[in-house]
Amino acid sequence: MSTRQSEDTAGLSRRNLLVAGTSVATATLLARGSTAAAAEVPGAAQPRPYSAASTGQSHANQRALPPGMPKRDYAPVVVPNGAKLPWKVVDGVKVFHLIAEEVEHEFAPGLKARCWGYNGRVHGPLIEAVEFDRVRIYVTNRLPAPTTAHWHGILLPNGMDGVGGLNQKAIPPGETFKYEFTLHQSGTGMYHSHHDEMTQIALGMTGMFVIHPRNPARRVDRDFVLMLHEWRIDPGAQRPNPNEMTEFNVLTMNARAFPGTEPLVARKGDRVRIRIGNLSPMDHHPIHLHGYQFRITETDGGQIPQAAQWPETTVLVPVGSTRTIEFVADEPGDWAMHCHMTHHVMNQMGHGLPNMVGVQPGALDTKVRKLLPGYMTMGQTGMADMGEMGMAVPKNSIPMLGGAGKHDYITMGGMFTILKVREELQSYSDPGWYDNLPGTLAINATEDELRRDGIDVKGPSQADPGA
Ligand SMILES: [Cu+2]
Repeated sequence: MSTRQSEDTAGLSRRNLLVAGTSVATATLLARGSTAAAAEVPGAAQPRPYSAASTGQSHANQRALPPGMPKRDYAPVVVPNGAKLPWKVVDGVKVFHLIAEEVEHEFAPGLKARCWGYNGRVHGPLIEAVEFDRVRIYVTNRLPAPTTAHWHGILLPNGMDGVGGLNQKAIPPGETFKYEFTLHQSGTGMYHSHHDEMTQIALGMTGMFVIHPRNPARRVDRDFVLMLHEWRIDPGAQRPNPNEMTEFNVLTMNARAFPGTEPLVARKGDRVRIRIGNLSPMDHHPIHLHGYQFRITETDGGQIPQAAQWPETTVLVPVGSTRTIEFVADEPGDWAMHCHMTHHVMNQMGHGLPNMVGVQPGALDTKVRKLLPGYMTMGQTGMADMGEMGMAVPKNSIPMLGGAGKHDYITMGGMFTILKVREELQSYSDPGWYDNLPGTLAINATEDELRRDGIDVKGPSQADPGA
């Protein structure tokens, strides 16, 4: 097989015959799929395997395999700053229990708010399962409002899709609904409330849903999951404001803003996968990884055929989507990974300030100090000093910028984390800062070097015409 896509399709058809024992028509269809052009979009040229149209049933085929088990059938994913939803097996079915409830959540040291989430967490714990698992998910509503659970990107019978009013009655406060379906796909999906979406998603009612393939074509060494989100939390406020439409001031990965984000740790040579979901209310996030080129290998619509994967350094994760990237961690170091929208790597206090760049305060400070002792005009050279100076901020708020780094203050906050790749690791816990090898760190140029290379630091700056 030349591509993962065709391997997966072939795997499905084999299993379909073994497991589901469905009609000859299905087998023929799947056999056709396995020989069809690798770049064919699943579901476009033909019905999806196990769908009602492919099986001739009235809804997606619900037959399952015995539950897939961690280590034996899959390598569990890693959720920085996050958690997973526990499960147990009852009569061959994986049983989960989600509890929608109010949660006190810390976004970064210094900032907490009352959010809505699941099982004591924001976002909800990740659901991890295996292709052909049968899952039963109880959803208990401990919120003061009705809610539902929608399984984003998952192929299932219509009545399990969780859109309030359309697919089901919303779950009233105090009640528990049961969702049950068979997973006939692998990849990265999500879950979220689909009732009063503007309020409930803005308050945090989202989570990730990872389905491992039953027989993976390839394994990776590190498999990370990140969920992106954005919030409006006014300094000092107790709750995010769900009515905000444009001015988000807390930007998060797995509901944490830098410096609250845990690093992603890998050993040199590890094959690394990062699955990124975005259920922000309004914004797409271009996530940029330093030091690497990666391939975008899947969306929440499924695996991308190898021939169609293109190299990137930034992956745009639109609202309501997941994107998965893969690469080999071949270069040690502390590599930044962040949203490239500059206002998304700022923290709470950094937005909506007057533009003071280039202002010469002159005697202004002395005059104002007569009225406001300690007054100092700030921002004339930008924002970079403001986090580092430890500028006083209101109670329960985080300053505009990031945190201390190895060499200096890191002037980014928000949707920012660090990929830490090391030659030697005892474990995958945070190894601390990277020690740059001699001769591989940008430092002051010496007089000798400047003289040798004919660099006149006081001379006029130069630029040749572009033609
Ligand atoms: Cu962003």
